[in-house]
Amino acid sequence: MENTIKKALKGDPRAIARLISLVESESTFAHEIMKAIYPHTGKAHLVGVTGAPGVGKSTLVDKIISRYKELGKSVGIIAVDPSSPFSGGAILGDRLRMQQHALDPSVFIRSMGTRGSLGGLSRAAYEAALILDACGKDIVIIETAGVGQTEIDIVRIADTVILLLVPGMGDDVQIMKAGIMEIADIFVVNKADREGADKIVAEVNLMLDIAGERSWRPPVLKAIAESGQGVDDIIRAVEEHRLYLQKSEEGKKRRSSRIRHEVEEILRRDIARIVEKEWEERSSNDLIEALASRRSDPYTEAGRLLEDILGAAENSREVEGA
Ligand SMILES: Nc1nc2c(ncn2[C@@H]2O[C@H](COP(=O)(O)OP(=O)(O)OP(=O)(O)O)[C@@H](O)[C@H]2O)c(=O)[nH]1
Ligand SMILES: [Mg+2]
Repeated sequence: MENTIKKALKGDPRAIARLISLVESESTFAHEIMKAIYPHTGKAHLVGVTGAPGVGKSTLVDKIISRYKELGKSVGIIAVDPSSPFSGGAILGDRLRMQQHALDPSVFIRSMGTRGSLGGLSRAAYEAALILDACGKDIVIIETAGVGQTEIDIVRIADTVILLLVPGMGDDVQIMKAGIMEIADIFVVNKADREGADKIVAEVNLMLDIAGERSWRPPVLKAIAESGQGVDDIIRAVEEHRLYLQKSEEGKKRRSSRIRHEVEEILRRDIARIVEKEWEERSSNDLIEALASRRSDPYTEAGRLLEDILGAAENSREVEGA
């Protein structure tokens, strides 16, 4: 394992892929890997790209990769597809589309389908992003489709969030409701070759006016991902936002809230595992029968379980202290 970590930190794509797989599958090595990785993180800029299915995220990301390559930056991409029950269609398409970059060692592309819980998915994506960061990627892009809670969770782990909209979607209000508008740092109205792009730009700007003064006013850009038009402006906006985060109070706040969140998430996951294991061992047919016939109740049983877990923790601490 040590060897794989060493290789990955030097940028070896195979070693990086292996680490991500191990962490994603919650292998017993996961903690060891993340502990070794963590001190090397904090250098990459994490960019979340989100928006409804089909708005052109992958097409845009593909163009962004090309541009970053020209600029001499190494890029890692994590494509998350929480909506699809199979890690099928769209992601395969993305793979093909981005294949022109696949042989380039400075670009690392990774797809993640639905495995485990939704919370687990954003966790896995974040850990993959940390690995890519530690292994020397300058930019890590996380692409995720949809406008639900999972996407919001996933983009929360990003430094800069790009939200794609397209003309004629007709459900602008829906998106605003979903709460994703508030977390966008850059708006991109893609498919600007279609009618109605200016109208959406105006609508979003109006919405931002209403939202009032903020220290970062998200720019609203137009793009035609297919031809690459507007990509330079997007990259410039990402860089401006990066500098803004470096200097501003807001940037500091984001960093500390993320760190707080990280420890909490790890705790939650570890505690959930202990609870699952204990409950598995304890939930005998007799006990379930007792609950079903109302001889006991779930609150009492949960309370006992918790007491036992805490008692066991207390004991092991005393043993350690002795
Ligand atoms: N007209 C037009 N079509 C575009 C543009 N950008 C992307 N498309 C097309 O829109 C379709 C969807 O593009 P994708 O890049 O796969 O969109 P996506 O947001 O990644 O889709 P999911 O990953 O499935 O959510 C493709 O057929 C693209 O060729 C654009 O600027 N103009
Ligand atoms: Mg896509």
